[in-house]
Amino acid sequence: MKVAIGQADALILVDIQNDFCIGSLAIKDACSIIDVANKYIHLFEKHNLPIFATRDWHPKNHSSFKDFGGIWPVHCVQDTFGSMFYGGLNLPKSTIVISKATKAEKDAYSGFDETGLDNHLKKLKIKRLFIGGLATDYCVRATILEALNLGYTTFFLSDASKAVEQQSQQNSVNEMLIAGAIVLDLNDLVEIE
Ligand code: VGL
Ligand code: ZN
Repeated sequence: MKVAIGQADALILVDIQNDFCIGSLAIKDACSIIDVANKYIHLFEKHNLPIFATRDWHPKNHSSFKDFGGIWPVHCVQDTFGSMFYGGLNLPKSTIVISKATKAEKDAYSGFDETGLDNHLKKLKIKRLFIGGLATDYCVRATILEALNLGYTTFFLSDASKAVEQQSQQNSVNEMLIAGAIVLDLNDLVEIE
């Protein structure tokens, strides 16, 4: 399928951070999405369309960490190397950074969870979201399901996303499809003048 990008569209790159690429929660083959993520960035930048980058932004005693009762190794601690966006990702200066799961007592997988993202998008009159990143089965999934609930036309960028568990990749994609997401890859995007 072909989709023309234009006004009212925004790119949302989810949690493309060192810990998910090369650090404590490194996702298999995560680095292989960087080139294509950069191509999406280039395309949206060229058309002056907004680019959002979410980041997992935990305090060092976050409740999702094993030592504090959670299921994950320590990851994406605020202001550490692990929480920085992956160096190879060419985020422009104009990127709008959305920090999530910032409170010790609460985890948040969705980029919309107490972040102001929805308001930001509404102010910019954005209607369609192109969402990819890490990880398909956690934060990308949650962000896409919430975007659909909020009424956005939502595209899942399959070639710019990787799952923590290979097995749950397909389940997550099916769930997103049933909820109304449209699966795309870079070849599906066409530019309008
Ligand atoms: C994520 C596990 C823990 C994600 C965040 O960004 O998908 N996964 N925290
Ligand atoms: Zn996390």
